[in-house]
Amino acid sequence: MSSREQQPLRLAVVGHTNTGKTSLLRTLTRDSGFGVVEDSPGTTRHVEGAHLLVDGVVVVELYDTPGMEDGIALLDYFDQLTQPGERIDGPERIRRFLQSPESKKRFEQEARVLHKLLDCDAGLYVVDVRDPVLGKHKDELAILASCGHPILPILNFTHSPEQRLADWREALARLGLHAIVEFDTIAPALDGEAQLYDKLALLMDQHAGLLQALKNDIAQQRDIRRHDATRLIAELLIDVAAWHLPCEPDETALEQATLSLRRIVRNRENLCVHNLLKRYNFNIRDFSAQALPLDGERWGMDLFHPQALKDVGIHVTKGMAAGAMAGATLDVFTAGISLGAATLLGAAAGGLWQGADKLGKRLLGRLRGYQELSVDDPVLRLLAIRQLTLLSALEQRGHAAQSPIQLESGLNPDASAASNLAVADAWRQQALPDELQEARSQPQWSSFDANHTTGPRREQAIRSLAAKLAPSGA
Ligand SMILES: Nc1nc2c(ncn2[C@@H]2O[C@H](COP(=O)(O)OP(=O)(O)OP(=O)(O)O)[C@@H](O)[C@H]2O)c(=O)[nH]1
Ligand SMILES: [Mg+2]
Repeated sequence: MSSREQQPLRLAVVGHTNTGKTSLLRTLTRDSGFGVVEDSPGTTRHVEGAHLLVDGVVVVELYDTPGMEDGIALLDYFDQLTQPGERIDGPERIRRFLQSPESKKRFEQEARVLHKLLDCDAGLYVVDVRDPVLGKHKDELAILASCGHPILPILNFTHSPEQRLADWREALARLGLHAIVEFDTIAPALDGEAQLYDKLALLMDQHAGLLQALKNDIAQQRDIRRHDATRLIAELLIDVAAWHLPCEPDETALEQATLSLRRIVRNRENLCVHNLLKRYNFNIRDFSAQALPLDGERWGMDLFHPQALKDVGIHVTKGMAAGAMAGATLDVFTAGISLGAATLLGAAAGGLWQGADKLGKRLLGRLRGYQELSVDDPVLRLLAIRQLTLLSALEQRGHAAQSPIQLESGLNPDASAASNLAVADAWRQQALPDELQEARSQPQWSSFDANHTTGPRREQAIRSLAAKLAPSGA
């Protein structure tokens, strides 16, 4: 990075109170713990800084500032600070204000903002586009612009039906602000940050190299996160597909085994949810009002509830709908196989699979006559679709979002959101991927298996399954 030697770019996030300044910082830093966000004016009282890093080096310093409240009164006060006929430029007027007594009293908040902006390279002016454009906004903008640094307006709340985008664009243009970015901090566009840094680079071409490096890093990190996430999902699916739970051939034992199979698979799904949230820097609080394990209605509906499968459009067979055994397949093996057949099976196993020893033992067990439970295909499909839906929601979620992740729309096959999930669609209808078919005959691939092993075949299966899980175009 050629800009390594450069000083970090210093940006002040400024604007009217309660417009989403702290929220913007949370989203840009991917830190939902930054500052305090509340739906009331005057939440941020002091300047607070955060860093953006590339390869461990600080490239941008971001400063959150208190909201401006009374731009009109402040501009009037500015006028009192100059003698009649006296001409001083913007930054000089700001400096004079910062030395005035009122900057420590009535306009204390505003003084903090202007002090920081003066000290920075540029300002990000956050606008709540639901607000009508009023005199107070124009006056505060005029004051901020007079600091002598580039100001980039960030239009927030653009998804709101009450947005007044056209009014704001016109008002900003009249103030000479033509480079503008639409950026919703709760649900930013996937390329939202790239657009923001591109616009900023237009305003400050001496920092273009640094901003380009930041943009590249953001794209790269996004790819790595997605790669890690699809791997987490692939591991979940292999674990569950490969698993075979031995059980005694009587009804009570079978029921007990089914219950324990369900419990273990549910816990495994929860582990995946936790890991995905963590990888995307979200918290379990972001996930759902419901506590894990998932056993409520809708998204949280139990994995083994036939309605949960129907909800995502997975075909449910009669067997699946049957209560006690729902979600599990019973393989019954009797001792009726001739010794010749057993030898043949053993030979085939030795030829086809590595680890024939373990498999041989399993076959022998089968020949003595026992039963095994495994997880049904529709449950695997549901697991894949649920995790992919969660992944898609995490990718679109800003770290300023406060309401729990909503997955319903993604789970409804008719909803438009589902069209973005072509990969999930495939999981509804098409044959299960080869990797899972293979896993079915490799019980030791499952981390639940007593003889669990992690060999190169398993690793290869996880990798190629993860690649199939990646959203198209990724
Ligand atoms: N729907 C939606 N809500 C948002 C968005 N950005 C911020 N909010 C909400 O707006 C309110 C104010 O957000 P803050 O980030 O605290 O605003 P602020 O500008 O830092 O406020 P002060 O520090 O008081 O000046 C909070 O309730 C946020 O959750 C957005 O893009 N969309
Ligand atoms: Mg704030």
